Order: sequence, then structure tokens, then C-alpha cells
Amino acid sequence: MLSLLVLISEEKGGPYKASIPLSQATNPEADVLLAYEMNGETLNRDHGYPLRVVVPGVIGARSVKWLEDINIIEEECQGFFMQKDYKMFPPSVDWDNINWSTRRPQMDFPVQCAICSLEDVSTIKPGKVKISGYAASGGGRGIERVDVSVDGGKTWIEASRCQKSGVQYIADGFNSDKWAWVLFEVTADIRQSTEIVAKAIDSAANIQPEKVEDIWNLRGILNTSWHRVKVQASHSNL
Ligand SMILES: Nc1nc2c(c(=O)[nH]1)N[C@H]1C(S)=C(S)[C@@H](COP(=O)(O)O)O[C@H]1N2
Ligand SMILES: [Mo]
Repeated sequence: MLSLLVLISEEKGGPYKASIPLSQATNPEADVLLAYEMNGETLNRDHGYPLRVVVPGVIGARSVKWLEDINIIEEECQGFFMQKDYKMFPPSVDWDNINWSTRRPQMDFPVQCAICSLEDVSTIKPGKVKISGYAASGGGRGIERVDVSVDGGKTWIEASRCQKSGVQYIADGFNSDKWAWVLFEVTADIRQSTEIVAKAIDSAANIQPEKVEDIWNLRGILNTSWHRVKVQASHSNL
């Protein structure tokens, strides 16, 4: 295990810590970085200046910011956010019977997407409406496809990618988008008030669950159910 930690006391019981397997940290394909700049500019303080870890494809909690120390340790690190927070429990577990040590810390994140061009609830003029957003999946599983529905999930249209040139369509493991947010876009004809829905599918054919009820968990993490946005058609001339 490679432990990554900050010495400043940020949490109950000590510094913010995380660990990842040494094999991941040293695997060139895993692209684990120590970042001191982003897009050619010095990393800002909120994002971890002067130095932060970036563990691509893994939940943000393992990408320690304001990094001060790196150690090679035998066992998984015992920090609060590794052992007592970001873990997924089955629906039968509640705060009275929880036993944190029965689960592993969450590492890879599941496939997910969000519509960013519209808010819930948006007012639209009936006609062509642009629906765009991002999709991402964990563990280096690129995005295969994003489906969009403008009738609450009854029928679907495939969105297209709108990444800047140079990014290929299919996640083949070689191109640059296996860790990245994939930007999607679709234009649909919407005549009346409806619910717009988006769901993404990753390169392993994982699909987002339909409803949050299906993935309910005590800690409330990883709610990756279909993203829904209600739109209200306005027939006025304003
Ligand atoms: N030192 C330190 N690093 C940290 C955290 C923290 O509280 N302290 N939060 C983690 C969590 S839970 C997330 S989601 C990401 C958020 O990174 P961002 O602010 O760059 O989006 O930082 C991670 N790294
Ligand atoms: Mo987080």
C-alpha cells in the first residue's frame, strides 16, 4: 500500500489520509499523478496547492490535497475517510447495526452523467432544445454511449460527443479519454412540458440505475441514478 497524507489536522483523530495499492501507484497505465499545476497554471489552493495526488478513475476522497507525506505501508491506511466514511453498505445496514470493518473503502467510481445545459425546472420555448452535459466512469472504463430521453425515459436518443478535436469516439484504452469527462450533446424537438433524462453506458456495458431507491445505502454515497431535469414549455411570446 502507498499511503498518502497531509499532516495538518483536518479531521477527528488526525490528518487527512488515504492509501492506494502500491501496484496501482507504480503502474504507468494507472496514470497516478502528483500534480503541482493544472492546464499550465499553478494549482490553486482549493485544489491542493502546492501538491496533490490525482488517482484517476477513483473517488475524489483518495486524491489527497496539500500533500505532505508519502509512505509505503503494509496494510490499508486507517484514516477516518478510508475506514469510517466512504464505504457502500447493503440496504439492510442502518446506524444501529453498522460494522464499518465489514466493508472495503470505495475506490473506483461507477458510471455516471449529468445534464448541465438545463436546470430542474427550466422554462423552454417549444422547439429545438439543446441538451448537453458530461459523463464519466471509474477504473479507466471509458464512456461508450450516452442516451437521452425527452419523454421521461420511455424512448431514447443517442447523444453525440462534443469533445474538442483529437479525442476519439470509442474508449479503446489508448486514447486520452479513458479517465476524462466525456462531453455529450443532443438537440431535440420539445413541444410540451416534460422530463428530460440522461443515462450513460461505459466500456464494460455498465448502465446507470434508473432510480435512487435501487441503490439506497446508509451513507448516501454513489447516487448515480439517471439524471432527470423537468422542463416547462412556455407558449407565451416573451
Ligand atoms: N487534504 C485533503 N485532501 C482531500 C480532502 C480533504 O478534506 N483534505 N477531501 C477529498 C475529497 S472527499 C474530495 S471529493 C476531493 C475534492 O477535490 P477538489 O476540491 O479538487 O474537487 O479532495 C479530496 N482530498
Ligand atoms: Mo468527496
